[in-house]
Amino acid sequence: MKKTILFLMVAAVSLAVVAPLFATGKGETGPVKIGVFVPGVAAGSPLYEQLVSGANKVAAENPNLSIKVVEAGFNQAEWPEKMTALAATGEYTWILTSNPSMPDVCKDIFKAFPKQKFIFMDGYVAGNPMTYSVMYNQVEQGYMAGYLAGLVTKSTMKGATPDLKVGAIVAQEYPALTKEMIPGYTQGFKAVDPGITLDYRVIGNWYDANKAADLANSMMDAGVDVILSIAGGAGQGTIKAAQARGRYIVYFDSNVYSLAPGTIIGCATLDQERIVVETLKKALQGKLAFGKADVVNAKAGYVDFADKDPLYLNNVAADIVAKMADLMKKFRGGSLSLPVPQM
Ligand code: RBF
Repeated sequence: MKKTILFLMVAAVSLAVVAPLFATGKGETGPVKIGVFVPGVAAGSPLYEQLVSGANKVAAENPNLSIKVVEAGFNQAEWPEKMTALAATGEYTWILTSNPSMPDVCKDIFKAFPKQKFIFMDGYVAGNPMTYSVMYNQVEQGYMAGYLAGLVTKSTMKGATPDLKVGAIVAQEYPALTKEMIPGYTQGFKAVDPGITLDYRVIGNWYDANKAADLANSMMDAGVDVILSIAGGAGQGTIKAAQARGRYIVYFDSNVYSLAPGTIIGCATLDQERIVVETLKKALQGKLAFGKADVVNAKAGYVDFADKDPLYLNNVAADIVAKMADLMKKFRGGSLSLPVPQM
């Protein structure tokens, strides 16, 4: 009798300890490690900074969760090997990364490590049970930047030249840039005035700030007064050059007005930090839909324009602020939405 009671007690205690592990059959209850693969260098790259800060936020709230950040550097030829090394450890519940080229960079790795799960931010891959991805509507993001650039180049703001010329300095060309961002930007400034033209230059990498500054100076010599920068750390050169000559920058991805107040006059943002937090929370609860590819837009709030910052409101002409407010009301309310082309 005593033995039976003892047995029952032991069984009950074991069940109480073990049961939660199987309680729902899903969700993560043990220790979880996330490998955060930064394809480049986080500092100065707005979306990578948000990737890391989002992951760190979730880790701070979950004692079971640990994060390992791997910066893969600027040599893109090395990325597949570095990603392979990360997956080969078998240590990471999820590998989290960000940029539109990463699904392709990982395609052989999917075959070599079929148990590894990947979360791609700012990328698109559908129908693979090993992956979840989310991409942004960057036609809308480009349009916001372009509309502002168009209004500013036509304005009597101090740095505006008589020429109806806007610029874009980009690090490198890839489909999300050439099919979404630049067409969106162009649509935006053409909506202000179809006579506005674009001076478009490619640096060739994401780090050469001196080359970016040279390009910016030659554009400004030709009358360009507003430049869109999509160049990670190299964009510092574009900003400095514009600042020295009292011209303007429109920026992508994060609110960075404070880097150069009065020079950076518009930031078309992506809320990558928020979506990283939401995605990892879902993954921890076992609710992330692997196999799925989400696309998020301005109406959903992930693509936006930083128009509440005093460094925007105090440095941009009031009539331009008012016109941007009208535009953003339409985007946020969903009465204006722009289609994303097939990549
Ligand atoms: N963005 C950065 O800010 N820094 C980078 O080093 C960087 N490297 C990239 C490399 C490749 C191959 C691609 C396709 C994109 C890269 N991006 C980088 C761009 C980033 O993912 C995003 O497209 C832009 O920031 C615009 O939202």
